Amino acid sequence: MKLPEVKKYLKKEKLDAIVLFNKSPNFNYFVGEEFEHGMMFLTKKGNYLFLSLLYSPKFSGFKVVHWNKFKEEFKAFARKNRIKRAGIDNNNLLVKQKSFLRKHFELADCSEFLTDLRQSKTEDEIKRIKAACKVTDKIFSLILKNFSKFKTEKDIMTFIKIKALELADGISFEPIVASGSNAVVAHHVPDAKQLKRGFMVLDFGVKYKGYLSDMTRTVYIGKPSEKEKAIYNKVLEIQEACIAKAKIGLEAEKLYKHSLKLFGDDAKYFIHGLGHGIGVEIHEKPSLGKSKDALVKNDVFTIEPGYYNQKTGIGIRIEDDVLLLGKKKEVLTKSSKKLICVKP
Ligand SMILES: [Mn+2]
Repeated sequence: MKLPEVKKYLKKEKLDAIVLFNKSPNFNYFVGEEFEHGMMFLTKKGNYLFLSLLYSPKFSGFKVVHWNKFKEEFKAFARKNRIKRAGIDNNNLLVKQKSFLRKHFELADCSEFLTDLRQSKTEDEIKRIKAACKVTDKIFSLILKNFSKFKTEKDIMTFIKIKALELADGISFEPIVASGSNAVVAHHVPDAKQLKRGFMVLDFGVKYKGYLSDMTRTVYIGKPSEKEKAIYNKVLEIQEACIAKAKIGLEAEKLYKHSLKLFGDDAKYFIHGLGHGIGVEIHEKPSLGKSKDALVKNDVFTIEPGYYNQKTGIGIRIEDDVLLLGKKKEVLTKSSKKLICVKP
C-alpha cells in the first residue's frame, strides 16, 4: 500500500532503500496481507522480500529473493542494488537488528514517515476495517443472544475468540470482559469466577485481512439504579458529543480536553486517553490524548471515554470506531449504545 509515496520519500531523503525486519507492522501494511517473515527492502527500482527458502509468498509489487547462506548473499544483494543509505523503522527494531544494519549501511530513522503514511486510509483499507467492524457488531449481538449460557468472564472471552476466528481472521487484541467491580480496571483480564452483577465492560475487536476493529460496550447484569443509569448516560453523551466534534484538521488533544471538560467533576474517574487510530495496529496515529497529532481525511480512530470509580466499584466505557471522510464522518461500529440490561 502507498508504495509510490515511498519512492518519492526515498528520492527526497536521498535514501537507497527502506529496510524492514519481520514483526514490523509495516510489513503487513506494504504487502497488504498478514506476513511477517524475513526482511523487506523498498527501493526506487523495486520492492523485495529477502527470505529463507522456507517461505515463497506471492505479493503483487514484490519480488522474493531467497537466501541460502545469509551473510554472503545479504552482502551481494546490498551490493547489487547499491544500497548504502538505508531508512529504518526505529520503533520496531531490535537492538541486535539495528547493530547488524549499522555494520552494512548508513542509517536514517524513517519511523515518523511510516506512521504518518498509515494515518490516512486508502479505500481498500477502509473496506477491510469496515468488514472487521461489521463482524464485531455481529459478535456483540451473539453475546447478548447467548448470554444465558455464560457463567464467567472467561466463557465470554472464549466465545469472542471462537467467533472472531469463525467470522474473521481472529481477534485484534485480547478481549476485555470485566463484570461488576472488575470493570473499574480499564484493562481487566477475564477471570473464571461467577459473573458479577452490575456494569460489565466488553472491549474487543477482530482482524480482517490484516486490519483491526476495536469496540467497547457496557451492559448491565441485573437492574441498574437511577444513579447508575445517570452515570452511564453521561458517559454516552460525552462519547457522542466527542464524535460530533471530530473534524479534519482538529488537534486530537483538543478533543481529549473537550471530553475532560464535559466530564467536569468526574474527570478524575476518566483515566486514559479519549482514543487512538486503528489500522494494521491497534494503536496507531492519531493519539487522542496528550499529543501533537491532528485529525486527517480518511482517518480511522476510536472515541472511548470511560468512567472508573474505585470507591463505588462502577466501571463504564463506550467505544466506537469513527471514519473521518470529507465533511462527513461515519461511525463504523453500529451496535446499540442504549443501556442493555441482561438477566443475571
Ligand atoms: Mn480502544
